[in-house]
Amino acid sequence: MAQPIECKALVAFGVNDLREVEIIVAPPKAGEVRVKVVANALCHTDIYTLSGADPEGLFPSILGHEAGAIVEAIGEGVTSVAVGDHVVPGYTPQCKEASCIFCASPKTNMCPKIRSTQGKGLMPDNTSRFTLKSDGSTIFHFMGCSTFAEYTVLAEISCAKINPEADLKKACLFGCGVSTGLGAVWNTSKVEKDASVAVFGLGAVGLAVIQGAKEAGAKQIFAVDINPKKFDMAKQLGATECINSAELGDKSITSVLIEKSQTGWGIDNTFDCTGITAVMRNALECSHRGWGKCCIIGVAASGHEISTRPFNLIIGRQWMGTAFGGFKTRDDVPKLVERQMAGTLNIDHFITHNFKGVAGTLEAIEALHGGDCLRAVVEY
Ligand code: NAD
Ligand code: AHE
Ligand code: ZN
Repeated sequence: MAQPIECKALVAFGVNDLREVEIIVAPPKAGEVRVKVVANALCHTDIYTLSGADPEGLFPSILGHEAGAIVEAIGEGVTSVAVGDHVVPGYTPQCKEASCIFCASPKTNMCPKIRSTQGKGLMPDNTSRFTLKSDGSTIFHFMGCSTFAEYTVLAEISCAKINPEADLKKACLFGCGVSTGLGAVWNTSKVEKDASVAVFGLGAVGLAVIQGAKEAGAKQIFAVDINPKKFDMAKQLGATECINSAELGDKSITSVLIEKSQTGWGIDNTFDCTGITAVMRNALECSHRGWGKCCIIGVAASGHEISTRPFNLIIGRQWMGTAFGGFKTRDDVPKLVERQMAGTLNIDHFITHNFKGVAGTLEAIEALHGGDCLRAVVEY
């Protein structure tokens, strides 16, 4: 019978108030798994929630959702993973129940099985597994993952079991940003050979879009950012042209992209990877007349809404969005890891910084704010 574990965690006590403290992690209940977190990468969404901009953000909580971990204990009824298995936690679960129309459909990964409790920062039975060692008070979970802790508890249906030979310091990247960018291209937008593509925002997500678009055979790939430090990597991954949208003078980014497009009528597939609603509008409005698809990946702050003239949709453009690139966590993450191991999907270039220990995540945050960090991987 598993016992409570005392360990270190980085707790978000309030807006931008992140501190390393001792916590107690309760044993997993039925249908749950307790894991030892081995490697953690920092995603922009963790910073977004820490900043107070997330309408679902709760404090105190343990953030983090891009990790590689090893199963330490399993709760009653857990059959798909065993102690010692290597897993990537997923914020989009996959219950695989016969009655789940979402899991049964190849069209989506949006399994809703535990979404309501996940959004309340709780495990599926409406309680938390985390308490603060100093006073026994409750700490909330985050995105069903909470990986900024040496140990965390996950729902079994959120665990992607991966090849135990995989390097968890790399596999963690498949927990969010890299998978999301690739999947947005391959699953959500289904970019075709010879297509034109425009990517707004060249963090790890946008660069993964470029990598995915190159693999899909896109002919024109425009990489747009306001930080020119991102352009070298964008070119290495397949961008055919980089544009600094802050330096266009009187011209708008939409008119520039439409002019440069191979048909003169816009870009076949556009992607917002910034979370800025004005950029999302631009991404839609430069997409191709008749068939352009604009995929929203970026997460916008509470209260921010998108708008455009309906005419911009009437003329055949589609506005769409993706969560985790449409990948089904338990089926697809292990396959991405296999591709990485086989050398057909290189992700090494995303790891720009490495840190150690739970407090290393504080250094990772500083690095992300520095503007030249894609993913900082912290080893626990
Ligand atoms: P990041 O902060 O590393 O990258 C964002 C990039 O956007 C930066 O390079 C920045 O310079 C650039 N940018 C800022 N303002 C811009 C502008 N006006 N025009 C063009 N570029 C601009 O973030 P990331 O980790 O790559 O994540 C990108 C977004 O995707 C975030 O909003 C994140 O929350 C979201 N996200 C969504 C999903 C999903 O499933 N939908 C998954 C992962 C991340
Ligand atoms: N709580 C936020 C939701 C933010 C959001 O859309 N999250 C993305 C993942 S970002 C990963 O870095 C997502 O997949 N959403 C689907 C879901 O079920 O949460 C808000 O704005 O309310
Ligand atoms: Zn993320």
